[in-house]
Amino acid sequence: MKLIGMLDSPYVRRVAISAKYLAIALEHDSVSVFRHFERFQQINPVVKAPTLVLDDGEVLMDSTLIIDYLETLAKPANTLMPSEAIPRLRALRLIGLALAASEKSVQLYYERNLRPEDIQFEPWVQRVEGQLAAAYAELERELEKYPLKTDGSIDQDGITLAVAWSFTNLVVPDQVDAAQFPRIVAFTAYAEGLEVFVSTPID
Ligand SMILES: N[C@@H](CCC(=O)N[C@@H](CS)C(=O)NCC(=O)O)C(=O)O
Repeated sequence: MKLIGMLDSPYVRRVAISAKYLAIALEHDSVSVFRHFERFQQINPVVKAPTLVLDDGEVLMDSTLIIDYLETLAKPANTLMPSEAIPRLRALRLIGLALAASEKSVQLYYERNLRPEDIQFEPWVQRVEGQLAAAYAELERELEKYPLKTDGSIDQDGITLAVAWSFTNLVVPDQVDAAQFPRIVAFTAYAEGLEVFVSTPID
């Protein structure tokens, strides 16, 4: 199977990292949704990263749905999600917040880099900035209540959180003050030090 998309996308990176933990081999093709739009279009006419091309040519998109499929292939030997209701709920809540943080970072990045400055819409920017700050504030509170394990292992909630924080710091670093999020900073430093993260760097 082939994973299409750049690792500077938090969505592509969470799929690439998850696949490694799930022991599913993916060929990776770093196609950009912007710089290689036409090439991407030939693979997936909707041009969404990540795209997964299956061996029979079937095309899947959306990181969560791709990971769902990879989980299905990997079970029962491997999984990154707890199966019991309460820990699963905790994981789903963290993943939802981290995906929202990624999405809001992407929106701010697109607003700043794709939309001409004279037609940028300040009320929209402020709304998105507030949503991004709220997502990280909620995540910090969650980590205070329920610390993630740092014993050398990691699950989907930790992967998605660390990838989101690294991405936000890459594309809109002015939006996050590390001092306000000590638990997220410490957890991301732990995750980014894991071999699978190191071998799946932002490109
Ligand atoms: N919910 C999607 C979001 C994917 C997404 O928005 N990817 C961006 C790259 S970071 C993209 O495809 N941008 C091109 C576009 O939306 O036109 C997921 O989890 O995969």
